[in-house]
Amino acid sequence: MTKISWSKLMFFIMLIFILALAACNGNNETSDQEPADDSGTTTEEPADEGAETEEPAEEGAETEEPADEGAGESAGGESAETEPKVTEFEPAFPEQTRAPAVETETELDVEVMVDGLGVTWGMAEFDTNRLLVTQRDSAELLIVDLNEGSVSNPIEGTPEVNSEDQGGLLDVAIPPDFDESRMVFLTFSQDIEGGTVTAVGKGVLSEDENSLENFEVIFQATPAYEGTLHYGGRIIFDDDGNLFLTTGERSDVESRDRAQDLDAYLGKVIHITQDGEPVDTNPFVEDEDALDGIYSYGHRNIQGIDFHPETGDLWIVEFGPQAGDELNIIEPGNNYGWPIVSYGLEYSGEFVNEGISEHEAQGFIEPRYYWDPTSAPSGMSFYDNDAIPEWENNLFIGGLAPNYIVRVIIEGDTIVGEERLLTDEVQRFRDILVTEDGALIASTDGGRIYKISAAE
Ligand SMILES: [Ca+2]
Repeated sequence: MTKISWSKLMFFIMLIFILALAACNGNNETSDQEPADDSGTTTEEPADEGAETEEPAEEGAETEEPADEGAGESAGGESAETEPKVTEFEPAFPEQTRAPAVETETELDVEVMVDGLGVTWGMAEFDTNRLLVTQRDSAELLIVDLNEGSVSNPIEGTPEVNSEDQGGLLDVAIPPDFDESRMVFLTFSQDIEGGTVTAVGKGVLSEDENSLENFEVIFQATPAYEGTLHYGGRIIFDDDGNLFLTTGERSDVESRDRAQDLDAYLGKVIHITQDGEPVDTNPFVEDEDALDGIYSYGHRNIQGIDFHPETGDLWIVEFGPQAGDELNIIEPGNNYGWPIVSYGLEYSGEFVNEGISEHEAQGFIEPRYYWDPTSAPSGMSFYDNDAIPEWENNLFIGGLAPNYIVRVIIEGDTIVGEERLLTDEVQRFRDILVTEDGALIASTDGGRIYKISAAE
């Protein structure tokens, strides 16, 4: 070896060393940002099982690269999920998890319309480009004007809430006849005798938009439980003007079995009128031992619900424990299996129940899709607009941790593609809404409201 080639070799070794060092620094910056942004929530919602947190245990350890060979593979090609599975469960059918990655081709504008709010749990467009939004912890109901990026003073007349942990003022929705009735529906965690419940109430938005008048509680998802986790709390109206309400099973091992009980409103989809009465076509109205408001059961904690714009199917998304978050199509009277079966594990790493993942073989309804590892799915909305044609009828779900918006492509009842959006924003995405104009609106626990639309 000559002197010249030896120094060339040394040069290349140094170059590789410097590049490797730079790459390491880059990775450190990325992974450092995530725990920092989540720290507020991590302290509020501790990570042990009793005080379940909606966060995967290995939150800070994310990297861009798959940890083992083939982790991102799926039946239909490269999966949107690049992290290794945390369980050894196999899907009941190939399309049930790790759908092939898809990518939006439309050039998008992403704008932060509002910043500096609290946990922005629910949103409803009550007037073109004007939203009613809830603040979970302060229990404030605000009006956000998307044209001006302005935020109103808190609306008077909202209910007292229990805002510990996951509780507070949760969802907001308006009925199909809002323009005449001006009725606004809210969900919240309420202190009653014996503990807390997920409650639904309604009030009339005054003409000056400063107050909710004659607010009254119309429904309480009893029994009360001494706990401040897993309230569920999403509401949506059907075409008849009746309400679907989602609940949780209150998290603890001692309360979670109530998801299977038809004499409790915990871990259910509930179907009620605007007066809080059970809808008379509900599946258990003839069953004397069952609560008449129950529509479906065996759920863990549902924070997303919407109707498919084309099929009319009612879809929900529910948190699993460690992995096993589920997308389900809700049919009346069906049992979705929690806590008997699950595609997830306890936070301790132990099996849930006996570690059986198959739903159908055990007499339960299979989720149409599940995530392993978790997507921590919260609010969701179908894109029922043609402003971005390639998004039409796609489902968008807020991911709390890891921090992204999930785009899901559905054919019939099968998930055929998945994309993760706004991964660089490092926000806990709490609720998703599609405006009349076809903008995708996403609220976050960090107090932001994003507007995502086709670039002009
Ligand atoms: Ca299930």
